[in-house]
Amino acid sequence: MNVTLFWTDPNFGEVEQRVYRDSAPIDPDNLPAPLATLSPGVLSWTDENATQGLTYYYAVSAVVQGEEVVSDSVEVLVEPTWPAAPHWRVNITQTHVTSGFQFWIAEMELRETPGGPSVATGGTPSASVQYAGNEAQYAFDGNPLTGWSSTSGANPPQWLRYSLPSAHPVAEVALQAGDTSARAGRAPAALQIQYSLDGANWITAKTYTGIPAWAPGEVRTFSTL
Ligand SMILES: [Ca+2]
Repeated sequence: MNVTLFWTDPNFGEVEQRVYRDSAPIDPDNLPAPLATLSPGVLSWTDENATQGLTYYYAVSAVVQGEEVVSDSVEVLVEPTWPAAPHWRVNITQTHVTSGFQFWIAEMELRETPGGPSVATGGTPSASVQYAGNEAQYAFDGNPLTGWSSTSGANPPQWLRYSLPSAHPVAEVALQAGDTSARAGRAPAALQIQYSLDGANWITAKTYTGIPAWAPGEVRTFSTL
């Protein structure tokens, strides 16, 4: 992610300028190593190594006759750019049980912002396999006592999908385990958050492995970045 800084330069006779970045306001009396050294008269610079979701403090200095004059710090929050698509799914590659009925998801939410409401409304749920009476739609009905279930003997990977009416950014996917210990045992131990623009070709946004066992009714979130 790029952050571009612009500044004005009231100094005369400078020999160089220095750009600083830190996770706290820059202390002119305790400067970190400069991120860049620039020629006199340069009035902008792009940081090409900023991480989405983090806050940085930047300062620029001018070196004049052996003295360094440091600007105030500016605070920059690097806003995340969440992936946007109409089709979203969790591709579950491992569950905590390994035979019989292996999959149960009580609720699945697609959240535009972390902790925000689900945008999975008005669209179409589906799944790679589903048990009669526990189809994909029951993971999107707002009821933690109902859920999507695979059929007995269906092995991983299996996916649970929601197709929105139009493309939407999604920051995180929330999953809720089943309401009983048996159903919670069928929650994911490893999964991929995937999205698709055409409903046929899937892009893996993020892979999660080693997911610990779930308590009945437990909700966990999985960021798309
Ligand atoms: Ca449900």
